[in-house]
Amino acid sequence: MKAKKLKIGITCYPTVGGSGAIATELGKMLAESGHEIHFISSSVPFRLNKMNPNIYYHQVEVNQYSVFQYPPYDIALASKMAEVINRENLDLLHVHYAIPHAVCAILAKQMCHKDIKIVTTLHGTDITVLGYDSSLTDAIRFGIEKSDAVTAVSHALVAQTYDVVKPDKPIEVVYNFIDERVYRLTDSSYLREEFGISAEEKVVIHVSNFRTVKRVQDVVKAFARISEQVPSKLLLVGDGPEMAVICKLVNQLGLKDQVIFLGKQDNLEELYSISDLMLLLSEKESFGLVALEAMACGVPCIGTNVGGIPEVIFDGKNGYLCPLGDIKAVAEKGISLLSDENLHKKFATEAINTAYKNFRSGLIVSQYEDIYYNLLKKG
Ligand code: GMT
Repeated sequence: MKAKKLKIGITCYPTVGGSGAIATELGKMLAESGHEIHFISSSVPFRLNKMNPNIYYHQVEVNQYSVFQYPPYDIALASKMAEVINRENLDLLHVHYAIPHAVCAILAKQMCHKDIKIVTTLHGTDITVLGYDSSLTDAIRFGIEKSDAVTAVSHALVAQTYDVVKPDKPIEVVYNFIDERVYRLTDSSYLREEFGISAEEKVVIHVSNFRTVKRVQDVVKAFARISEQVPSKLLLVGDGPEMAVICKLVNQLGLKDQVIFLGKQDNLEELYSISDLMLLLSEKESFGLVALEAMACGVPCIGTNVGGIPEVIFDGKNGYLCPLGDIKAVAEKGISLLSDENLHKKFATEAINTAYKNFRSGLIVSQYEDIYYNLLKKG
């Protein structure tokens, strides 16, 4: 017998970021397989770029009143969730981030007096950054414990959650995934010429939100060493608080003509498809979705041996792992990979295989569906 299609509310941070990307891609995939998806968030999620008749969007309006020192986003979100649960008769809410989203979902469930199931996915920052803030730990633990099911995007994040927040709750690992129809080698070679990249030059890429945890300075310093040995260009994609420091560093190191600042970009598969190496040298990273997306397009990655990165990058197989801050090691590995065509080809093929074998959409989305159906079966 065919399983009943579900009505699922999804809440995430809709702006650029891995958690928003995964939440949106998951909603799109679930909608494609017939579920009815209701995004409940403050703006349209950034990857919700195609019309799908099974996808609805409910905007959370946060009004500013002079009596409030801060706009009451969390209360407005919980009210909107309760309204949508009742009106659309949702089966469950899948929220991304313990705070505020799981806590808002719990409040919404109480407001609407309906035994709706709450699935919470932890993405990292709510544990690795907020978990250490003692004013928030109890709320994070509450959000986790009162959810009906909790998932995390890596084993490393599960371990860290138990270590820091100590919830009394099982947490299941469901890895992030790629839409393999989008993240694949595409012919965007015309971009090389447009960016002024010559035929003999290699392309190194870094994609992030330029927060200090991403250690973009290490990326630039490692690239400086690589480019002394291998003619190359560095594509820096994204924007954030470190940008001014990075621009200064690029000038100081005399790399102005070799570093291309692209800012925030969509269609990253086109940029990955002209890249030879990705650097992800973060000090905190629960998964590293950008590494996976690059790998799916055949780009080997060098990452730090931190958090969930080793669950995506397999040292010496589809890329390399280096200790945090070891710029010399990153440069040496990068140079060896970029100077040996056979080795690079082997790693690139293995990167595509890993992305497909371990992180393809069908495999991961069905893990979420199993969680939903098991919860609803329990009643
Ligand atoms: O990395 C960020 O700063 C953004 C953050 C987010 O919430 O989008 O990313 C987190 O979730 C991603 C999707 O699960 C993971 O790939 C990132 O590793 C994780 N970031 C951190 O743990 C710092």
